[in-house]
Amino acid sequence: MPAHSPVRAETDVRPIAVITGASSGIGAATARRLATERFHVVVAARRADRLAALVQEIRAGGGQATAVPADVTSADDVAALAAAVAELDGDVTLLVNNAGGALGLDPIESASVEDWQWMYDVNVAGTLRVTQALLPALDASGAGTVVVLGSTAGLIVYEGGAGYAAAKHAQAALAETLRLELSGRPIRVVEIDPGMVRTDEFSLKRFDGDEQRAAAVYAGVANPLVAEDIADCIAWCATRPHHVNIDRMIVRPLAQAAQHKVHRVL
Ligand code: 8X3
Repeated sequence: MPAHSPVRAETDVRPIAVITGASSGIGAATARRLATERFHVVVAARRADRLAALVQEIRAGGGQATAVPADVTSADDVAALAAAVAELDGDVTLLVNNAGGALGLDPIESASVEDWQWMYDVNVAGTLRVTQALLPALDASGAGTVVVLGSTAGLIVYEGGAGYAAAKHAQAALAETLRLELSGRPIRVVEIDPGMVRTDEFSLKRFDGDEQRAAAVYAGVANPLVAEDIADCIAWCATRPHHVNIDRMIVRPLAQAAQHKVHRVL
């Protein structure tokens, strides 16, 4: 080998970051970003085909990535996720609880109980299941971080949003309580609360595939946040020196001064 050839380490053991809901939107953008920050990213979501494509893309760019198809509402899937992570080389230093979502924008008077139950299960119990499953590994790393992807709906309510806001308020309660309970142990708890983020799926899912209603959410808004903006916030929080705990980060686009104060040019 010529003297000037780059020498690749025999083993390149990187810290492991587990990202849920990683098949699209904020989760996928976060995986891409964290891979550039030298994390081995474990991407978890239900859609195996999308995860496989993401892993291929990250590896092609020189990153380390592993796909583990998993539904955070399934205890068995979450146990299998933790077992798959335990097989990998490297310390598990970061968990990004990103899986979540909203269903419907109906007033309480006519809201679907099933929609509320789904939102609680995926946003709150999903975060609980995955966090419980990975806490031992995060603890053992000696420098763990749990990120909880909340929402500005976890700080305030709005008409039609009670089911989603209730779930996001509950996630905030989980994050805050976890930080108290982990006091003295080497695990940070970071809550990130985005406002208006335009992703391919969030509003489409909320409105059951109704493209017009989904597009109306962002109508006339100059620059809603995009998934990469939130990935940037997550990466920044996760790469601070470990004694620096960003408790809560509230992030809105410039055009959204407050939940109900959105500047639109129509
Ligand atoms: C998304 C923010 O305003 O749709 O988490 O509730 S909002």
